[in-house]
Amino acid sequence: VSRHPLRVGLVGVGLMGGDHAERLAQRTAGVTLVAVADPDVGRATALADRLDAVVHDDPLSLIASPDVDAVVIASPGFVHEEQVAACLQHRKPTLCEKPLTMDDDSSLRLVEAEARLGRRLVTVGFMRRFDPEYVAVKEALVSGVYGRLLLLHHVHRNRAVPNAEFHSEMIVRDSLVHEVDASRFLFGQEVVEVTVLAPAPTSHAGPGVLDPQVAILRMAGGGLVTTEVFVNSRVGYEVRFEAVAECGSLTAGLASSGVLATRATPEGGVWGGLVPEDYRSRFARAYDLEVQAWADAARAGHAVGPSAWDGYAATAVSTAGMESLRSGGNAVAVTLPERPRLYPEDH
Ligand code: ISE
Repeated sequence: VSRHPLRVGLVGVGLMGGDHAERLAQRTAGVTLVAVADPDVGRATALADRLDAVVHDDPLSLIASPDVDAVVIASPGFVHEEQVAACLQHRKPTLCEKPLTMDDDSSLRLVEAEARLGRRLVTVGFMRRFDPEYVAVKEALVSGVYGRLLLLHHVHRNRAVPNAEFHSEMIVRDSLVHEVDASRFLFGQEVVEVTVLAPAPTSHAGPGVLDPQVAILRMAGGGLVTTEVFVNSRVGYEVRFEAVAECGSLTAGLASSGVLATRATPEGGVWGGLVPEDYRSRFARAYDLEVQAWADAARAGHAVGPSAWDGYAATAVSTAGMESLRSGGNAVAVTLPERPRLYPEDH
């Protein structure tokens, strides 16, 4: 491990990038946040001044800078391909927020570029793989005590959507993609078929937006996954799942705030936990563990966590899922090319 702190540059200082900035500057050991870049230069400058970093107008100049050892990418998905490709070109370890890119062709180009280098540099920010409950379920399944995994049932709810431009396919590409990755992780298998169904939408969805949606994934070993994604639930951030195996089931994500509150209402006393506002609080610990593990690995010269292949496989399933949604609910097969040797089958 290098004796020097890892000098990290951050691309994108929106909601997620702003959260990562605090994490990198204050809660990650062995790291110095040295540079930020964002099209909103005012926002980037305010953050950089406060955290003692420099601002780059151009994300590619941040990535190329000799003062930056490693890069966190929290920009919108449509610029990821160019930015991750630049990180590969400059041989810089990268933690790229999900989705890896917007479609499977561009994700596969990144896989091929990294495979050509023969060295893993990219980690995709599927933070649930670092969430202690997801990890505990994975370990329990691997232990064999529960027998073979048969089914997963996921629930994924957001209180409301971020803006008026929100459209139905974003539910598949930006939200369901987490369950795609979590299912690949928990089963240790690829997804071979996806179906996305839309019931009559909630009146809280925008005009024409199909919300909620129900996705069915068929896994390579024959297992099935159901997922409800509902992004205008009006309640808060609810992410939970039940894994059903041959000799028992495991449930994660119940009352994840851990706080049990009682409250007086005109109808009488109510009790229960508090629902987290969004992913930043619900998965704060997972993000901390993810960024720390990524930084430790980068300093030691290797890579951990979801790989470019995992990012590609998830994007391929999302692309097929969007096709299924457009078709009105046809099952769409997912066929992946041969997995390069750089990515062993141990996810
Ligand atoms: C957002 O981009 C995320 O990654 C959140 O975890 C997810 O719940 C949300 O639906 C996405 O838009």
